[in-house]
Amino acid sequence: MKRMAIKRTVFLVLLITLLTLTGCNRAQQTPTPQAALPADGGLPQSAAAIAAERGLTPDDVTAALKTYVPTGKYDDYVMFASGGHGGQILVIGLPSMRILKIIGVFTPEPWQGWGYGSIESEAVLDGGNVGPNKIRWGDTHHPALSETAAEYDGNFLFINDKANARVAVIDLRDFETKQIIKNPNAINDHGGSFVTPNTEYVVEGPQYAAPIGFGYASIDEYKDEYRGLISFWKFDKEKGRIDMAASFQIELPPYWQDLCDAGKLESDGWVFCNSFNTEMATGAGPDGANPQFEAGVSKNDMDYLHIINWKKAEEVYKAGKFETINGIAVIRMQTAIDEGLLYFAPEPKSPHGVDVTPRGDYITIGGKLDPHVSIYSIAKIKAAIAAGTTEKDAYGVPVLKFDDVLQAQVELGLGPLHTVYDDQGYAYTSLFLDSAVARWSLGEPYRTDGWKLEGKLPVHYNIGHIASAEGDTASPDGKYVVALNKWSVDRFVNVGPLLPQNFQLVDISQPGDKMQLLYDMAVGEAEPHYAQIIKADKLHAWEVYPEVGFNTITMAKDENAVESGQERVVRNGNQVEIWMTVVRSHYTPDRIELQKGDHVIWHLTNVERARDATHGFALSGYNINLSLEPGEATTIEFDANLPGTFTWYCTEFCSALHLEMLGYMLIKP
Ligand code: CUK
Ligand code: CUA
Repeated sequence: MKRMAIKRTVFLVLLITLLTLTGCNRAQQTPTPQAALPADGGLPQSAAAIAAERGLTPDDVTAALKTYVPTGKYDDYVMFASGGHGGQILVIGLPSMRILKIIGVFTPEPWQGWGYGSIESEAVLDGGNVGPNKIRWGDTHHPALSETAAEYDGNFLFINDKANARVAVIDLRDFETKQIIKNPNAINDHGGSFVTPNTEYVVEGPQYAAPIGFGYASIDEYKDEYRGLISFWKFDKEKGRIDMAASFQIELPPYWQDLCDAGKLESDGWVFCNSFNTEMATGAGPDGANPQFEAGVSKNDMDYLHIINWKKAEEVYKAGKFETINGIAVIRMQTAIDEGLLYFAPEPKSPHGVDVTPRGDYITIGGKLDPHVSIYSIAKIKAAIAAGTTEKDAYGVPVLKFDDVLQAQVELGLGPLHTVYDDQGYAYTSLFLDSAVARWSLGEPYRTDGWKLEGKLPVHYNIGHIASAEGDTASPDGKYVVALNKWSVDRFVNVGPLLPQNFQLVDISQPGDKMQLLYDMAVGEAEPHYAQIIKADKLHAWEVYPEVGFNTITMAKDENAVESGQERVVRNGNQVEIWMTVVRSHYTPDRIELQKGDHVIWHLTNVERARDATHGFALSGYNINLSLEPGEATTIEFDANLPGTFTWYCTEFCSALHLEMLGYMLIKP
């Protein structure tokens, strides 16, 4: 009797294992496919009844239809949004506005096992440490997709950390962070990340001036000791890494450089950065003798648009005309002036956004305290540089005349910040104070009726950045813009005093003043800044890692990858090394016996090949949590400093016997 029962249990376990391994548990009854509706309408009567019952307007209904993506169908676009001071990147499908993934970047992220013990992720995060301080968060601002010939190529993604002057590299084969670099000469940044048109460089512009290398200098010596600094991080596409040894920086005056954008096509070879605090204000100070920063940095009517010739700077760097500071080549400001790398043009008033048009012919500047956007012409800039200028700033940087380089100004409303473009020759500027998106037309060669406001769409509320489909490329798609609003106020159910942000999807496919608000997406995760939107079919992510035992940092087979049957535990003095396999629904071995004080090196390999067969590894008491995706190998290392009875278990519901997927770690006192 007892034997029969055991036999039956064994049979059942085998059956369940077989079913889960072959994916049979997913086979469901397929519903009879329904025919799509005819183009001339013919909506089912029930649809009208539902709309009436829910009090939906005709606009609501079209908005719902435009954003609905049925099960089994995919979104057309993928938006990579900064996760703000959450230190992450949000991956969002458009038009559904569904969150597809949250990528751990500067901040540990337990779902992906990012920064919870795997030596690979810890090493990447440690790359961003500042001196003796472990930094485990970041303030992400501007994601930048890698480009080939000024088009997104879908290979890599970069993002900066404003709080600590760092840049991260994400590989879009597996949507994981591969590298974090700490800028050794700056302590905060802002005008990054942006890429040059072939991802030759990842650009990281500065923000609040500090001495180069952020050593101490009295703020009384601000004008002499404090500096701005723009970095050109060389990107090695083969290795998928920033090569700091082939990178350079350019010293700038201690104005607070803000956003930057790289030129393309007609302006290829140039980078443009806004600045504020050309007043060089240093705050009220302890005795309150001077204006506070807010007022002190907003006195001037004009600040300086920085116009930087990076191709020439690259030549100057290759010619060795730099100083090495903290291991990085720095082109000194005087060299930059002498070699013609740096020019200024006046820009009104408290500028913020700087955005190059698709053909690279114009640069749009938004001034927070000016109701206009100012549009500069690269042809005029080049002509003005060629003609020469006698005007100079306090540091000797040549200043081009405003009227010589300005193409047009368009009055839009209050608080223009950032501008994006579409395929119809329209530009879209976020109006922070108006809480609106302004659509305006570009002039020749985009439109014959250009340089005028077309219409405004209210958004909710206090819009910061705006993103458009394929917006930073030479050929934007039009179709959608997304308003990244800072305040949501009354748009969602109250969840307490800390409110979500509001991403609003807007249909821009109709001309003139017709823009339709389609969708409100609450973002309950810090304050995103910029986002980029790529056509989904440009992404070619892996479904599973290409081979079993894959190391996600070296992107090759790990030397400690474990094959089934090769599992083992080797003790050498007080060092214990474990080679473990992970598969539905067990760990081999499933019991580890240690002594207090042992040093443990534990290699784990998920030997699965089935899509989505991810296993977790949650080890109690030791702050360790892993995500082992199909094929992935990883290693953890720790000291068994706390004796006792511990368990590890799988955190992904991977099979019918998922709860049985566990092991014991026994540590003798
Ligand atoms: S900044 Cu946030 S709204 Cu960092 Cu690009 Cu303008
Ligand atoms: Cu593996 Cu649950």
